[in-house]
Amino acid sequence: MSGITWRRSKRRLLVVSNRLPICIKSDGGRMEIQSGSGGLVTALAPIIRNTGGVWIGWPGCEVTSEVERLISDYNIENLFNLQAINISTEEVENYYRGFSNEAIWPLFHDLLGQCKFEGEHWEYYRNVNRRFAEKIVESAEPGDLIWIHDYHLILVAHYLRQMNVQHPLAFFLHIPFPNYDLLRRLPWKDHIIGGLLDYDLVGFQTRRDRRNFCRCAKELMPSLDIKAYYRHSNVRFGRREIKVGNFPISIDFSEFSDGAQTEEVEKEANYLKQKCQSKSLMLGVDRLDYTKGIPERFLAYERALEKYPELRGNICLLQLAVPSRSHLSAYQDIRETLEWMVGRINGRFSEFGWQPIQYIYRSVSRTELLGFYRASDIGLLTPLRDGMNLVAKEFCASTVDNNGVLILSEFAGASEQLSKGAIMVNPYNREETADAIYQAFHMDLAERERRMTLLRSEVKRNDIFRWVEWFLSSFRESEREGAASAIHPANSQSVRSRVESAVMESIKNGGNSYTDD
Ligand code: GDG
Repeated sequence: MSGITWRRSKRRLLVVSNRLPICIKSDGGRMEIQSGSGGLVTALAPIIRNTGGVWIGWPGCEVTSEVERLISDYNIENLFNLQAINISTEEVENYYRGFSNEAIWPLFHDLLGQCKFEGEHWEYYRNVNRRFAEKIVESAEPGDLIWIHDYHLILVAHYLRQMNVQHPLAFFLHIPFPNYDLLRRLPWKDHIIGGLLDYDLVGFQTRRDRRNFCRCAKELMPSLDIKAYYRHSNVRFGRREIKVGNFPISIDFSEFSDGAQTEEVEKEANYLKQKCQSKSLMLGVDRLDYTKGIPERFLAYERALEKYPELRGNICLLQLAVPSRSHLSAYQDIRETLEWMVGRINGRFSEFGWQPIQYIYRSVSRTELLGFYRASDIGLLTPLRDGMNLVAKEFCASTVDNNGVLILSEFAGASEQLSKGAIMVNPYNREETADAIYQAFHMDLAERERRMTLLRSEVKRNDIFRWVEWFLSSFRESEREGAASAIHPANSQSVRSRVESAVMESIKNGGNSYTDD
């Protein structure tokens, strides 16, 4: 198994994310903890363990004394140090569901029509970010590297600097970053940009996201000095230097590749193939989210069935939609739309013994998921916008016989790395996606193998362990460079107020232009 050795530094790593990498379940009144299973956890856990580090986050439920005891037992058993922060029901409603998921999430995915900008949500967002900062101050020790994750916690560095925290601070955004024309609609855009400039290292998924951020920052603060290099940009801000990079996140390749070859998974895959009763199985796996382009995918598939009658009876789309954010009305609406569409398309094309779409609305076990990947001939992943889309990488890693085709949206972050082996589509282009389905269905074995070999070697080379190592070495580099030049903003005028004065100046001067890369 691959893994990271933390040879170059024994400094503690303090990771902060909205959710802790655990799930607390209540089974008949008895509570139990399950470990999170993503690649990020697999890669970070050994570093946190080996350096005596900490992971701070919300456990997904109220932090009662029972929950605290459970987490403490879990830490002892797993030689881990998870620290829970409590988020009240009101805060969940306003900071998490409200600002994070009804303002930032849609805006950063270019879906302005879904955005709700509410002053009250914003106030809760600020407050919860400040509370995370306070919790970090309680836990941090001198010399810790502090790494904050994702869009829920953009302002944490701002509050840490206000509290005079001098630690090196890094941030990684898992979702896309929008261009300025979109960001400027957000009433609190200068806080968001100023908040990000309070970190020493800011990481994005793609070059495009990095460029969007740099352009937004320059629009708001024309006096910023930004130098763009192939791998990163340096933003000089007064006497500080902020490193901005693109770090496409990945998966534990071996876990999927090895897992897909176990007897259990092969059995599962064979069972599925038998049940599916068509020549070709096409797979979509997504959280049920309007950014994932599932309705557009269904319409493109319908068009393919209409345009290419030979597909009927010979292809089946297996769509796994994992329940997500079901408290929000936009998510309830999309669920209804999908159920209605499945009924309509199946009603229109089904024949005795064959139905075009198998729709599953629930989460599945890792073994089942691997079975889905292994049994599928085509992966159809067509988000309207996606930070990365790990499912695309997992599908490739699990296609161990190289006999599979990936159809991928050009708006998934993964497209920067996978475009050479995948059939690329614009998910808004129904005709093009329908043709891609037809092309994938007819692709000969040699071409499938050629493409899948390329894809698998890309995912294998750039796995999650390499990603973490790369991010952390950039972090240490940014710290060295920063130390050579910086006084922290905590000691000078705060970044936020400097952003505000720069914005005023920019408005007076009628804006500016900037080219990066
Ligand atoms: C965000 C960004 C970015 C899904 N269903 C089941 C299941 N999954 C696992 C998949 C995959 C993960 O969930 C989904 O990851 P994605 O990357 O596709 O999407 P988001 O959840 O939107 O993640 C995204 C990511 O953060 C990382 O930075 O790539 O762009 O939006 O790992 O395997 N796992 C199991 N059962 C399921 O039913 N076991």
